[in-house]
Amino acid sequence: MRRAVCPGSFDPITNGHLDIIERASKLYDVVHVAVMINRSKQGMFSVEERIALIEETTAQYGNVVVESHLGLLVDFCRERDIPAIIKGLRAVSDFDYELQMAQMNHGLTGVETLFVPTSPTYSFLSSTLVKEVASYGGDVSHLLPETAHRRLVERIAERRA
Ligand code: COD
Repeated sequence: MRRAVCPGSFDPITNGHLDIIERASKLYDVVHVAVMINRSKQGMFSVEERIALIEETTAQYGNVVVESHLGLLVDFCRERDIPAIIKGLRAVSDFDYELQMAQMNHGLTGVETLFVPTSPTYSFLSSTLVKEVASYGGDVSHLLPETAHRRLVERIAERRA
């Protein structure tokens, strides 16, 4: 079984994430989506909510497993015998930090990181920007899976109430 992991915060999943997961699912037998828990960062969605949104959106691919992990990504990979991390690259600005993480992870356990160039349609897209634009009433419906967009609009309204 050829396995790979797509790690991230996914707060919430965007069409940019989905594009990378879909492309990875065509290259590997099993793709693990790892929702990495960052205790110092308060997300808009709980880890359970993020997982549910990703599961719903990726069910169509048939070979995607969604899990959370607290700790190092290399340990997530080691525990599941995953030799490859798949990352999307949006722009040169992503590259510096992604390269550092890739080299650190490789140095720790030998796990490889493979970079997939983002689709031009999503090169500007991040969860952070989507949340900011939506919080000021901007239309981001074309940038997120339908359920994720609905939940985002609901969450912003709940926070205002
Ligand atoms: N187009 C293409 N790819 C995209 C897009 C887009 N528009 N948006 C996001 N992506 C891809 C990128 O590959 C990105 O890395 C990934 O999706 C996840 O994005 P986010 O924003 O959800 O998540 P990040 O960037 O906050 O995730 C960082 C990690 C959680 C992966 C990282 O901090 C980590 O591995 N943490 C675990 C602790 C650890 O091991 N630390 C040591 C690292 S050396």
